Amino acid sequence: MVVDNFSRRKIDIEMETESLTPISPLSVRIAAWHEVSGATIRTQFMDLATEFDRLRAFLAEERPDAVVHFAEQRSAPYSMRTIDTKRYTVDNNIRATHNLLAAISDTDLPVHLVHLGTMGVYGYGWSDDSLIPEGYLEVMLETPSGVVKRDILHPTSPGSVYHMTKTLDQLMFAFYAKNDRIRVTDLHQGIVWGTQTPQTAIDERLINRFDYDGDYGTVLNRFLMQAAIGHPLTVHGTGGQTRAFIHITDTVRCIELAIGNPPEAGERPRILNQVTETHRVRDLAALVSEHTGVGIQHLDNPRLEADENTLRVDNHTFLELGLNPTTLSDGLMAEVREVAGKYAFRVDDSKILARSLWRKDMKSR
Ligand code: USQ
Repeated sequence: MVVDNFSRRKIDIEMETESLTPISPLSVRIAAWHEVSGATIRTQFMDLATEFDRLRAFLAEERPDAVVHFAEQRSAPYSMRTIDTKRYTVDNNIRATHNLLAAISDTDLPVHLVHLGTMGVYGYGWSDDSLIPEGYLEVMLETPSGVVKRDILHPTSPGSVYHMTKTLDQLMFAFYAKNDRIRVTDLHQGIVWGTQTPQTAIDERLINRFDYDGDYGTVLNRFLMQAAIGHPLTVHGTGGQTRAFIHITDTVRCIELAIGNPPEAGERPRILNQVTETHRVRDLAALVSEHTGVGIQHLDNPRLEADENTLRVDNHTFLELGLNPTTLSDGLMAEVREVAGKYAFRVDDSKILARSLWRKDMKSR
């Protein structure tokens, strides 16, 4: 069952952008999946942030074992674009998450909530080699009776309004897991790259989005598209930003693994780092440039972020559960040829540069 309010499609209309890959209407995608798999996916048009009564009635009727919550505005640059997009991101994301938790609680159903969170909740200011744990940090506290150990949520340091909403989500999950015994898995995902999974590759009508514009396109996919059309690779600042990455096929596999391994009722939220490798932006640009001959352009960074950072991430849970990562070396060039190259004719050059400025003083530049 898919529940959707088509927010992402509406934002394309607002921004006058389109995915590099052609995205069929939902009914066409569902029909295509039925044709190739024999399975029927039902759909429900609903806005989680504003239709609480319908959401509660829907859960009571469907009695799902698990809900995978993707119903949040997911772009950091879009969330920083204007005062309206900041407010939309907070209103939509926070209300959608809370409505879902409240509806699960109110229906008393043993639903396992699997939420798409982000690595960005931890922040990217670090310049040491400490390992980012899976959500919880072990700290030692001095007390009158000696030193005690405590696990706390890792301190947050969001770099955008979007990332801030995901840090607030964490507190709602902690509360509802404790107070209402809701089972929650929060997936702290890195930057997704790639387009196809084995399922979407079966039929062109099933292809995933490939956003390349300055707001919704993520860095590696943008570089791949830029290489395909011969546009210099748009590195922000020094390119010393280190980020975590995961291929889209692994993302889907992780969600499957998370659903199959729920926490117990009464347990704290299970937080899993959904990442497979880390890379520096300038190293990615160099790699793509080396394979394609396209040049690199260092632009003034439109974002407020550390020029250089290190990142070491603990991702042992998914590896232990059986994730077999797709690495950049496995899939990178195939992706350039098969997707970015094939649909390069659909690129609108005017949408390539990032225009969302993080700081107020940048806006007068
Ligand atoms: N960057 C460039 N050039 C570009 C685009 C981006 O140098 O043309 C740089 C950015 O300045 C930033 C880094 O690449 O330092 C990553 O930017 P991004 O747009 O690929 O990723 P981000 O804005 O962090 O957000 C994306 C998704 C978000 C997800 C997040 C995971 O849009 O939904 O939560 O990745 S993470 O970054 O690990 O928090």
